[in-house]
Amino acid sequence: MVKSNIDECQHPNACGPHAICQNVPGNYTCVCPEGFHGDPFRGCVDVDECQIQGACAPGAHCRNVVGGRECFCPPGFEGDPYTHGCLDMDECSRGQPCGRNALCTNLEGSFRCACPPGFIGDPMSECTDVNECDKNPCGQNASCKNTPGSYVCSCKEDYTGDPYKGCEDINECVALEKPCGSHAVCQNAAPGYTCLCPQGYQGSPTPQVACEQKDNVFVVQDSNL
Ligand SMILES: [Ca+2]
Ligand SMILES: [Ca+2]
Ligand SMILES: [Ca+2]
Repeated sequence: MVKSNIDECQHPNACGPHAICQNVPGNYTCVCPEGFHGDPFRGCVDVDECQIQGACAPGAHCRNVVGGRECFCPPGFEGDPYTHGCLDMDECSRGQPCGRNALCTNLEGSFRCACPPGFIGDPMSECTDVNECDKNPCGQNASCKNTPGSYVCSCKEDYTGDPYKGCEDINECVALEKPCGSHAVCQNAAPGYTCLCPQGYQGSPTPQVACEQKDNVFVVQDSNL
């Protein structure tokens, strides 16, 4: 009598769901494959590997799937989620994640964009310079010049002082040495100054250079006309 070896594994219900059927001489056996546990004859059940500590590398997230698990780095992190783990991604060091003129700050798991001081707008698209001069931020008698991120005040010509608080007229008659040359009288003005020749004197060639005594003969002739 020849006992033939029947392959019980040909029978579709020889093992439970997910189990592997192994034919052996005169018999067969069922085993649960890796990633499954339970009774292989009744059915293997997926192991939730995510419940096991260290299923994924540090910083990685775990997702249970039938027969295994998937590890992945959460948004803002990068690395190998299965071996070395996930580390913060420095978004600021690659490309330009922020808008024009914006400042990028790397954060753990993310990054931040901000407009620098003196700029306004949406840091994700574009920061534009504030024209501070529109609000007349300078002191009296000072002029304002807008600059990227700031502004500059300067005293108008012939004025002196702190242009951010206010500028005063320079009294050239005191500040300068002999601004009106010889014989002339200096008269301060705001701005500037004038030089006047005293009575009986005339500018030679202008009062700023010198005043000379008038020719008396010429004056007599003039009045005789
Ligand atoms: Ca699983
Ligand atoms: Ca980051
Ligand atoms: Ca500005």
